[in-house]
Amino acid sequence: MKIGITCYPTYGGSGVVATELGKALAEKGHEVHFISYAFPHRLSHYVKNIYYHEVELSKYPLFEHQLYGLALTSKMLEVIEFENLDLLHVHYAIPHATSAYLAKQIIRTHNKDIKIITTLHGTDITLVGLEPSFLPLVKFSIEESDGVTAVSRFLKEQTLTNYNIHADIKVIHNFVDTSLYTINPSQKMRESYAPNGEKILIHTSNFRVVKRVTDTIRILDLVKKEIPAKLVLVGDGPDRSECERLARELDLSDDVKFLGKQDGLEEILNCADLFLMPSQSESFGLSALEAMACGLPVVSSSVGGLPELVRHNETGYIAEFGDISRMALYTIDLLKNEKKYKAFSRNARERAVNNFDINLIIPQYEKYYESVLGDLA
Ligand code: GMT
Repeated sequence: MKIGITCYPTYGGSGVVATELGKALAEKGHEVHFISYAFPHRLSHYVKNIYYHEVELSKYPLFEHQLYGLALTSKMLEVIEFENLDLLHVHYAIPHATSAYLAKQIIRTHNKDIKIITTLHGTDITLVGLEPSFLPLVKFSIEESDGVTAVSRFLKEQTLTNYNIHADIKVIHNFVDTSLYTINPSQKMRESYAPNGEKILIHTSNFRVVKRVTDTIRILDLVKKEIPAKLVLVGDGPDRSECERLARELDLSDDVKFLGKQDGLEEILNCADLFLMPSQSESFGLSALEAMACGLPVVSSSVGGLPELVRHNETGYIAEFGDISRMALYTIDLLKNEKKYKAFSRNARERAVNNFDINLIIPQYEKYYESVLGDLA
């Protein structure tokens, strides 16, 4: 199959899912063409069958605001036509699904057809897409897609309800390569963050306000009253300065390590004991899944698709978002009770392997592609 994939190429779960999907499809012999404004960061090395097409942005002085959606449509058109794509799979509805719709209409005038699949990831539906100026466009672009997938049952329900959409949405959960994200503790790295044997909490995200990263620092503050602990924060984004300020205010500067954006997450996760995800909005929680694959129990909020991933009292704990005291209590309970911790760690790994491994999820996408392409006849 010849598949075009459009995604946000930098840090963020939707780009990770799209890139790992493309890599896996290419390894299975499909020809994959990434179309985006930058090289997807998870495409770190050459992979056979993968091609990259960069969207060119015109610098014409009249265009005070860059016309990304239109430039993307033009590049999609070019790739569909000259690479003879069978389908275009766009990740994150805004503006990708709309650009794809437009490309499809134009290519029809060249007597060609292309199938469009849109994967909904999260805030394209729960936040940005709901803005009055975007809502009709998002609804239209979803309804006009030939296939629509959502990364959780929660997100599917939100889409159907909030947009009053009449579309068949297939749920395909996020996935992880559990042979790469595995249990492989690194004592040396661990000691660099926790030289006196402290427990290590970890959180990775793009530090947007919805992630409530400041809660992780407040949780550490409470946990430290009971057990020696450190917090490792990976990633960067709008809330990072506020987090650094809070760590100083709570006199935790020596206990919170801000690593910024990092590659090789599997190694960093392996130096920690427990993953925190206190989000206010989370359609699935890919970074929590990656942590679970490394055997880390997760203490999270109960929002969105998180209960589809985290099993309360089995692979971790869930609490109301904003309930920092309860999350701290759960964290202390797990870290103080070695037998329980080991069982939760094992359960977390098993849940990732048995339900969300890459080898289970990629065939679901392939099957879905075939069913959508079957409608061509
Ligand atoms: O919707 C977003 O906030 C962006 C997106 C991203 O690019 O990071 O994140 C979403 O997609 C991930 C991959 O499908 C999900 O695991 C995340 O839960 C989801 N984020 C939110 O819903 C906040």
